[in-house]
Formats: sequence, C-alpha cells, structure tokens
Amino acid sequence: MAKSKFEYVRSFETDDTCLRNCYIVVRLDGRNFHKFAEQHQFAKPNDDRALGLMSRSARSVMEELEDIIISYGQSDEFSFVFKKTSTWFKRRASKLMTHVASQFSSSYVFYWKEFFGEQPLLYPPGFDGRVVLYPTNRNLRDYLSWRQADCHINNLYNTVFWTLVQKGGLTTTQAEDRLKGTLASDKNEILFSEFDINYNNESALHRKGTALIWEKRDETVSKRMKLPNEEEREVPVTRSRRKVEAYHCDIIGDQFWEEHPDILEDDN
Ligand code: DGT
Ligand code: MG
Ligand code: MG
Ligand code: MG
Ligand code: MG
Repeated sequence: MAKSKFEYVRSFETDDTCLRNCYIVVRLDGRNFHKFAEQHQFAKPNDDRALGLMSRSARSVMEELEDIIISYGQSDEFSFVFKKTSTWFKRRASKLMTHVASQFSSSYVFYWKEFFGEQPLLYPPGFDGRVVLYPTNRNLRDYLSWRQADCHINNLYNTVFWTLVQKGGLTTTQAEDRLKGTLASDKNEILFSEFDINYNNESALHRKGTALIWEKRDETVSKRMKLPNEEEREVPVTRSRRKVEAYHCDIIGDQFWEEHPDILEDDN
C-alpha cells in the first residue's frame, strides 16, 4: 500500500533497544506514597496489607509478562529482572517499562479489596518506572543487595523511631533527635535494652522485603478418565507446574543463590 505523506513522522521515534547480554531491570516506585500512606491510614512503620498488595501486584506482573526471572520489593518499590537473553518486545526499554508499570498499577487497584476490604481506595495511585542494564551476575546481585540493604537500613530506623514514639512516649521530634548520629548497633541496643525487642526476631517480611521467583512444584489433581475395558473413574494425575513463590530471606549472601541456581544465567 502506498505510504501517506505523514509517514515520515515515524522517523522521529528514537531507538531505545536495550543492549544485548544484559539483565534488564525495571524498578517501579510509588508516586508520593508518603501522602498515599497517610491518607489510607497505613500502619506505621509497616502495613502488611499494603506490602501484601504490592507483592500481589508484582506476582501479576510476573504471570502476565514474559521473561522475568526474579523480582524484589520493599516499601513502595518493586524491581523486576528480565533474563539476559530476553527478546520480549525486541528489548525496547519503553515498551518493557510501560508494560510493567501499567500491569502493576492496574493490579494494585484491581486487588485493593482483597487486602483492604471495605476501606475505600481514595484516588488512583501511580508508579514511576526506570530501566537499568546490568551486564554481569555480580552487578545484578549487587543491585539487588543494594535494594535489600536499603530495606534493612530504613526498617531498622523506622522500627526504633516508631517504638520510641508508640511505646516510649516520645514525640516524633524527640525520637528524631534521639536517633541523630546513631549507628545500627546503637539502634539495636535501644530496642533491646529499653523495649526488650530483639530486632532479629522482628518479621522477616519487614526486615528482608520480598523476593519472588519461579519454582517448579508437583501438583496432583484428580481427573475423570475412561481406560479401555474399565469403568470411568477418578485418576490422580501429577504434573509439574511453574509457580511464583515468595521469599523473605537474605539475598545478599551466597546461600539463596546456591539454593536457586536456575535464576541466573552463566556469565560466560
Ligand atoms: P516519590 O517516590 O518521590 O514520589 O515520593 P514518596 O513519598 O513515595 O517517597 P519514597 O518512595 O522515597 O518513600 C516511600 C514512602 O511510602 C515513605 O514515605 C513511607 C511510605 N510507606 C511505604 N510503605 C509504608 C508502610 O507500610 N507504612 C507506612 N506508614 N508508610 C509506608
Ligand atoms: Mg522516590
Ligand atoms: Mg515513592
Ligand atoms: Mg520508595
Ligand atoms: Mg498496540
């Protein structure tokens, strides 16, 4: 068919193909969730409904989009890692990022009720997205370690801060002053000696965030079958199914990666 005289505008589109042989990471972050959390009365410092909804939405992204091998989330953010060899959407950064962001946002609204029940969603939440490429397994692991370290630092601070306020009777300004210049060891000590709290026994979901990975699970279902020379009857059938599983564990050390050797591709 003849091209219209307007066709030339297509050449204004820029190429945003992601470099080959790199992991493609899409990170989403809730827009102005400081306010969103206030308005929806999120529990401080961690709201399990909100964290559950984030994970549910991330699971939907993994189930609906192709080639995501692991995702990691904490607070109002989630990172999605596409495998190195992915050719999904010709590796176009804008397509990958916008599909992740829109699937996540619509899921967040779609599943809201499952986590917040009758509490209404007051306005449509938004998420920003960015794309980062990592060429080696070490770089990718360091990226994920960076996000989990961020989770740890923030959660330790927030846990002590809100304990000082909620149990220690301090004002938020007093709690802030109290924590100025303190090290992780000081914060652990405040929790332990003043409030009898061992930080390591706090919820793993809050301390470690959530890693979602694909795992094969055997699933047995019963099927009605008619075998030759037999009556039709229920027969158990076992098949292996891929399922998204959640982990709230350390992903900085080697153990997690040794226990799940299929997540990363070989570096060479
Ligand atoms: P942004 O990302 O620049 O648009 O702005 P924010 O406000 O989303 O800032 P960000 O992403 O650095 O920090 C996340 C905010 O979300 C932070 O103010 C605390 C809030 N938030 C996330 N999860 C929870 C939660 O479980 N409970 C409460 N109370 N707040 C939470
Ligand atoms: Mg931000
Ligand atoms: Mg945010
Ligand atoms: Mg954030
Ligand atoms: Mg289209």
